[in-house]
Amino acid sequence: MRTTNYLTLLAAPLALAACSNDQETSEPAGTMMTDNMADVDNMPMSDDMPMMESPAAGQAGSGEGSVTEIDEADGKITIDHGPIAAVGWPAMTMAFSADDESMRKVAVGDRVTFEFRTTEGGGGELTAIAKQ
Ligand SMILES: [Cu+2]
Repeated sequence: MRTTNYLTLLAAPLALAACSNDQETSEPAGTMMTDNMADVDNMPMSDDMPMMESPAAGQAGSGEGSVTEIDEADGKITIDHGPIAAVGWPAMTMAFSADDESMRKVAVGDRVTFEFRTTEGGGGELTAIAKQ
């Protein structure tokens, strides 16, 4: 039992690291994000996020959706958003980094439009948000 777990922990990151290097041009970004990003709340972000195929950090995009959660302590606004073609994202619910001003502008349940920059690991940082 102990040996099996140890090997699994070692092998998984190596396999993921190997396949993430040679697929950058073969598929539209986003096809591999769907499963991992669909349920942000249950996902161990520090383990899974860096392994995902994702657009390069710093890409700009905009979208619309509904605010499902605001975490003022962590500086995050979770948005159930539609597909965002500019960065190859399917529709999903995900937490965006947000500043204090952004968090004051919207409330849970609001329909919003927003702009963001992608961050490393497939996340996003809001640069603008407004209630629709
Ligand atoms: Cu998303």
